[in-house]
Formats: sequence, structure tokens, C-alpha cells
Amino acid sequence: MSTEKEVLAKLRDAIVNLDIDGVKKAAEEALAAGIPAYKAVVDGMAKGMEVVGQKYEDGEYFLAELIMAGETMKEGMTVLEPHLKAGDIKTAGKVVMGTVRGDLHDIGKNVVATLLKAANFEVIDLGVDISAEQFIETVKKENPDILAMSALLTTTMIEMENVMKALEKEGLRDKVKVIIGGAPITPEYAKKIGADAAARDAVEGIRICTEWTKDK
Ligand code: B12
Repeated sequence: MSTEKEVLAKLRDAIVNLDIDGVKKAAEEALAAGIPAYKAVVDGMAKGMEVVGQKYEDGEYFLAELIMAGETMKEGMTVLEPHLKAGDIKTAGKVVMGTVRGDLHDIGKNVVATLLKAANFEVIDLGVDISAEQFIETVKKENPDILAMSALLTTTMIEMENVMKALEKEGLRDKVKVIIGGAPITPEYAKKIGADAAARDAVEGIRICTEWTKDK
């Protein structure tokens, strides 16, 4: 029988090694050993995601590994999620996200959503082709800390500006931080439309979101 520390290390290593079978086994072992599911997520898998993020920044891992790590994390979550009790994990903050109207690209957005969840954020992912009205309606209803938008087309990035204008018009601009991302997005564009930040990739995006909510 492994100790708690050993099982948590197995969970972490399974994420780092992108080991889908291993993460399931380690998650089951954690539950069998009486380790609370939230602990297995926070002190096991999420620690692994931190290592993966670092490896990506160091140029040792690439996008394919980031996506695989996200998939591995999802697999572990299928075992652990039913055992998570509401309120167990203090969320880092709430994020409403989506790909803007007219744009169906969601692979990058999904990587961002997975990494945000791994960093303890509550994520409301609206999906793709989301209009300014849908973003506004959800911000009003959910009162998130952060609104995160993705666009991959030069023809759809302009939608982000429409969302910014709508936030302003509805008096919501000061209530939510806005981060944008996607291949054509630059910090200059974020500045131009009045968003708070643009992220080059998911890891930078998560770092910015964590920084914004660290004093919550
Ligand atoms: C896969 C793909 C598709 C798939 C999308 C599948 C899906 N479920 O997403 C399909 C085949 C459907 C598709 C369709 C089209 N596509 Co396409 N597609 C791509 C491709 C090859 C890869 C995009 C991708 O997934 N990359 C991998 C992800 C992980 O990277 P990413 O999206 O950039 O995300 C990272 C960062 O940008 C960032 N990020 C992204 N979003 C966000 C959001 C936030 C908040 C943060 C913090 C960070 C962040 O983090 C991510 C991870 O680090 C790109 C080319 C390319 N190399 O980018 C073309 C590309 C984007 N597509 C293009 C085009 C033209 C189209 C079509 C118009 C083609 C057509 N004629 O039908 C249609 C448009 C459909 C539509 N209405 O959206 C062009 C866009 C050109 C332009 N400048 O506008 C590109 C650049 C190809 C090209 N060189 O011409 N496409």
C-alpha cells in the first residue's frame, strides 16, 4: 500500500508523462487510500499541470503535449469529479469564456479552459460562435471575475470590439477583467479595443488570470 505522498506523486507524474492509463489507476488508488478527491486534484494532478506548463515555457514540451496533458487531466477528473463535494475546493475565481461570433475554432480555447480548471478556476465555457448579446447576458447572470474571448480569424476578431462596446454600454466594463487570445490577437489589439490583456498562449493566459485573482 502506497503512502498518501506516493499516490499524489503518481498522479502528478501521470500528468507530466501524459499517461492516460496511469492517471486513471492513480486516481482510483487515491480514492481507495481514502485521499479526498479535492486533494488528489489540487495536490496531485494540478501540480503535474504546473510542471507541464513549465516544460512548455522551457521549450521542452510543445502544443501537442499541452493538449495531451489536458486530455490526461480530463481522464483523471472522470474518476475524481463524482467524489468532489461542492465547496471542497476554494475556486481561484470565475471565468466566462467563448469563441466569438462567426468563429468555430475551439481547440485553443479548450486548452485554455482545461488549464484554467486545473488552476482551480470555475469555468463557464459558452462554446463557439458566441454573440456579444450572449456574452453580456452571461456576464450579467454569472457575475464572473474574468471574461475570456478567443478568435482565430482576422474577420472575426472585430467581434471582440463589439463585446467591449456592449460591456461599456451596459455599465459592466468595470465589473469584469477581460482577456483575449487566439492566433491573430496582439497586446496592441487588446489596447486598441480596451481589453485588459492579450495572451500569446494558454500558459501566459492562466498566469495573467491567476495574477488578477490572487488577492480574492
Ligand atoms: C484547426 C483549424 C481549423 C478547424 C477548426 C477546428 C476546431 N474545432 O477548432 C476547421 C477545419 C473547422 C477550420 C475552419 C476554418 N478555418 Co481554420 N485553422 C485551423 C488551424 C489549422 C489550427 C488552429 C488551432 O486549433 N491551433 C491549435 C490551437 C491550440 O492554437 P490556438 O487556437 O492559436 O490557441 C492557442 C493560443 O492562440 C491561445 N489562445 C487561443 N484562444 C485564446 C483565448 C484566450 C482567452 C487566451 C488567454 C488564449 C487563447 O492559447 C492557445 C493554446 O496555447 C489554423 C492554422 C494555425 N496554424 O493556427 C487555421 C486558420 C486559423 N483557419 C483559417 C481559416 C481561413 C479557416 C476557414 C475560414 C477556412 C474555410 N475557408 O472554410 C474556416 C472558418 C470556420 C469558422 N467559421 O470558424 C485561417 C485564418 C486566416 C486568417 N488570418 O483569418 C488559418 C490561420 C489557416 C491559414 N493559414 O489560412 N480551421
